[in-house]
Amino acid sequence: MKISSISAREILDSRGNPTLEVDVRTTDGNFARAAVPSGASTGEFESLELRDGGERFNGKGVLSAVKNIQETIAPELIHKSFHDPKSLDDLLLELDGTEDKSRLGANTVLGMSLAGAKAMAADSRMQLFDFIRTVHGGNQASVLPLPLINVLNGGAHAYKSTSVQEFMLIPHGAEDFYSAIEISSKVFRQLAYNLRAKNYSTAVGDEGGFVPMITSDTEAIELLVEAVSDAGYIPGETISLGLDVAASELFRDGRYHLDGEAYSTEEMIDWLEGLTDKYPIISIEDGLDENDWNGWAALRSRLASNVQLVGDDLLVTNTDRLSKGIEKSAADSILIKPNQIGTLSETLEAISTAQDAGWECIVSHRSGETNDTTIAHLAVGTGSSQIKTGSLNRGERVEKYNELFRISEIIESSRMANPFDAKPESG
Ligand code: 2PG
Ligand code: MG
Repeated sequence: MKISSISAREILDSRGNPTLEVDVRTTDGNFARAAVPSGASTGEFESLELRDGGERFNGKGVLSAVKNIQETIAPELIHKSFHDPKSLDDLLLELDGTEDKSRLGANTVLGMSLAGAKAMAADSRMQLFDFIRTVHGGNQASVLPLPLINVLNGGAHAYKSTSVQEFMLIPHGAEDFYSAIEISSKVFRQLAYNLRAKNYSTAVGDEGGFVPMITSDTEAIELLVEAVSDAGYIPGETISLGLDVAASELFRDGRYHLDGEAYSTEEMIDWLEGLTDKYPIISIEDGLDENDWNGWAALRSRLASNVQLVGDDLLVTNTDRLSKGIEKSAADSILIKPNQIGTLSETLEAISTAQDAGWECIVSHRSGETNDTTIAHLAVGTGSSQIKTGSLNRGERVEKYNELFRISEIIESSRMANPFDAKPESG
């Protein structure tokens, strides 16, 4: 692939904040575009997201990222040939020259990395998921990821809400991807109905889940269990639940502050274990703080046999932190967010490392999104078992599910990964 032109611009994300969009044209006449998402509950160890500061857009402008593409990156890339994403990404890493992409910005680097990879796929006459699969070294048959569907929003994604950030439906008992979406949609509608019957608001948060203005985490879980049964499914069989506690957001002065309590690590583990004993919760993301490595290992030894433990802020799609996590047996799954690290190649490296260790990969959106659907392709192309891309409403969330429908048509299969029912029974 030889690049003939690169352009970049500031667009708005789903929260109305500026973000970067990059266009690439190739000498073969192909065109590719990528847009960069942005988090709210960002991990301390994520690569740096470059923002302009100052008064414009409350400091959140990305004109400096646009300038970095135009003045620093484009002159180095135009008229050069790239055979794979790694060759392009290595050049970007060299131009940035820092550990955390603080010179050019991880958003700048990611926009270029993804637009470049899409241009390579286009020049190879391949769908992006297929191109990623080739690069990732897989020749496995394509499987669609099991969706983790965030239907109640709290924490940093919703005002006046629960301490826990995300309450998710996990339709692992569905027979395929289409049915997983259909039954979850039925539960989502049932949830809306039940909330209205209780006089709660059905306004939605950043990821499209409802924000009924309740503050009790257990009440939120009970609302979901009730909606699953009222919709005609058995909680824990067809649909189970997942949480993203985003505990780093709750951790201050050595304690976890939630539901009016201040828990030690030990008490937090007890609280989480109590929830999994009482409710059909099969996945917990960021149950503890991003620096609480020993707590994570203790949590895993307490819960691992029947609950997936997912590192997001803990691992930040960073292969070094992931390797430490694997060595310490701190979790068994990793959330994969390309903008936490900055390039497609580094993202693929983290996925390979996790898969080689037998960990699950959950490809994820950010709370600030665009209509870019790269993560749908990334999930399928890498054979990741799960995708987390929000609720079954808000255009930027459903666009990822819609892209998976389109991919399903191309691969002529709607077979869905099911890491849960393959796991040993608890006990
Ligand atoms: C998370 C994400 C996505 P944010 O914590 O997992 O749901 O949130 O993008 O705000 O970091
Ligand atoms: Mg998270």
